[in-house]
Amino acid sequence: MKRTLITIASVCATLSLPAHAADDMAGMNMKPSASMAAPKPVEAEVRKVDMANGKVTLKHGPIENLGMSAMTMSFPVKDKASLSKLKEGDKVNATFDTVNGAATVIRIEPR
Ligand SMILES: [Cu+2]
Repeated sequence: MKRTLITIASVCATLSLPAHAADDMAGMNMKPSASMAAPKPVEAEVRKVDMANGKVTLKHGPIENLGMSAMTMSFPVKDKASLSKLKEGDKVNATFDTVNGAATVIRIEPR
């Protein structure tokens, strides 16, 4: 048990060092949150398009950079015009980031 904990602790320390260095480097930009990883496209399926409110409901896979597991939920979309190209049932690649404290779709395209 003790040995397992030590192993995990050392792995965490190894993994977190580069991440912390990256956070320090990013300290100068206006990013509102310290992401755990760089945003990257996540497979998702469109469940609902809400043009009026600039939101889309997605059934999405795990979002690593937000620490979010797979689920279906609604997101604000940064580029509201991109919603006009989407419809229910579309399979998409969506990229997410935290914008003004909210998980937001920053990029969405057909898959
Ligand atoms: Cu979610």
